[in-house]
Amino acid sequence: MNTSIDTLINNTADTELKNIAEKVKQQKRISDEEGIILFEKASLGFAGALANFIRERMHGNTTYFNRNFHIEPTNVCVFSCKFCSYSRLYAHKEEGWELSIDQMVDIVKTYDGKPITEVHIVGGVHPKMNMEYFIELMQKIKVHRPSLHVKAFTAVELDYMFRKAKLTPEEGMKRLHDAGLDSLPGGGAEIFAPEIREQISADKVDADGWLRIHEVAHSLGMHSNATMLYGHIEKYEHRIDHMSRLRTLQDKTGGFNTFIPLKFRNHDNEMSYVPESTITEDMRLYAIARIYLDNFPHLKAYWPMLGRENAQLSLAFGVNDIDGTIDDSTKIYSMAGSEEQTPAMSTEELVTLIKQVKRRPVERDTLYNIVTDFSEVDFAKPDPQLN
Ligand code: V47
Ligand code: SF4
Repeated sequence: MNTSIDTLINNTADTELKNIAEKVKQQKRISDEEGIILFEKASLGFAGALANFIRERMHGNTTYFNRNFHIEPTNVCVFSCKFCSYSRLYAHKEEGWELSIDQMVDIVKTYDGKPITEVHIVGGVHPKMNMEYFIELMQKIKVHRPSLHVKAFTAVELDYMFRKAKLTPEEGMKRLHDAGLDSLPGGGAEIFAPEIREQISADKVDADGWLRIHEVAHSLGMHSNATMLYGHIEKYEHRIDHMSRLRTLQDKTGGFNTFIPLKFRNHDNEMSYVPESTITEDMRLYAIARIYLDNFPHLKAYWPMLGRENAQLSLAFGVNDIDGTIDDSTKIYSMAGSEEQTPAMSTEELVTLIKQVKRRPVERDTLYNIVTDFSEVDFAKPDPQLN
C-alpha cells in the first residue's frame, strides 16, 4: 500500500479525478479527455500531489542541472512571430546582431579549461546564414573542443535551412550530424494546433514539419527536447492537443529527453496586451504535463524564464530538471520581460537552490549521464574545478 497516493484517492470525492488518480497509481496512461478534466477541475494541491508522486517514482529526489552556455548567432529573423520580443526584421537589421563564425568560435574558446559540457546554439532565422555556414561552425567547434556537446537549431531554423539548400530533412540532418551537431533543442514548437499557430506564428514551419524534423533526428540516433509556449491565447484543449502529438511521436521513436513548458512573457512584443499566466496556473501546468506525458523521462523548468524562486517551487510540481548555469549568454527572455535580466548562476548557486527545497542536486550531461552528484559536496571547502 502506498500511503500518499491511497490517501489522495480516498479523499477525492469527484469520480473523474478519483479515476485519474487510480490510473496514476497503476501506472496507466490518462486519455486526452482526462487531461482536459485535470485542467478544468484539478486543484493545485491535487495535481501537484499526483505529479510529485510520479516524479518521485521516476527520479526520487534527484534534480538535474548542467553546465552550459548559449550562443545566439543572430536576432535577425525572416519570420514575425507575434509573441517574439527578440527578433529584428531583416529590413531593420541595424537593430540586430550577426556573429561571424570566428566570433562564435571565440565565444567557445572563452570556456577553455572550464568544466562546461554543453553549448546551446539558437537564434533568429537569418536569410544569409545557411547550411554551409553552420556546417563550418559545427566543424570548427568540434576541432577546438571535440567533447563539447553541441545542442543546436530549432526545427524552425532547420526547416528553413534545409528548404533553402533544397535538401530533404533526412539529407540535411545527416550533413549537420556528420559535421558535429549532437542533439536538438526543443524550441519553435509553440502551440501546434493550426487555429492558434496561424494567429501567433503564421509563417514558420507547421506542426507536421516540426515533428518530422525531430523524427528524422531521432532516426539518426540523436536526442531532442520539446517545448510548449503557453499562457497566451491557447485553450486547455490546445495544450492537450500539443502534448498528445508529442506523446504519439515519443511512442514511435523514444528520442525525446525533456519536455519544457515555456511561459509566455508579454514585454515588448505584439502580444503585450495579453496578460501573463499566474504562478498557480504555471505550477498546475507543470503538474498536468508530468501526469499526461508518461513517456517523457524529464520535465524541465527553465529558470531564466520563470525566475529562481518559481523554479524552486516547480520541483514540488513534477519538475526534475532546472537547465543549467547559462552564464548570462541568452537574451531571449530578458528581452521578453523576465525578471532574470542577466541570467547566470554559478554551480554553487544552482546546487544551493536545489538543496534549499530538500532535493538532491545532480549535474548531468545533455543525455542525462551523471557528471557529479552534489548531494554531499561541501562548498565551504573550495575546489577550483567546481566553479
Ligand atoms: O521557440 C520566444 C520562446 C523559444 C517568447 O531545448 C518565448 O533545452 C516566452 O526553445 N515568451 C526558444 N517564450 C527557447 C527554447 C529553449 C529554451 C531553453 C531550453 C531549451 C532546450 C529550449 O523561446 C522559442 C519560443 O517558444 N519564446 N519569445 C516570449 N515572449
Ligand atoms: Fe524568429 Fe524565433 Fe522570434 Fe519566431 S520566435 S520571430 S522564428 S526568432
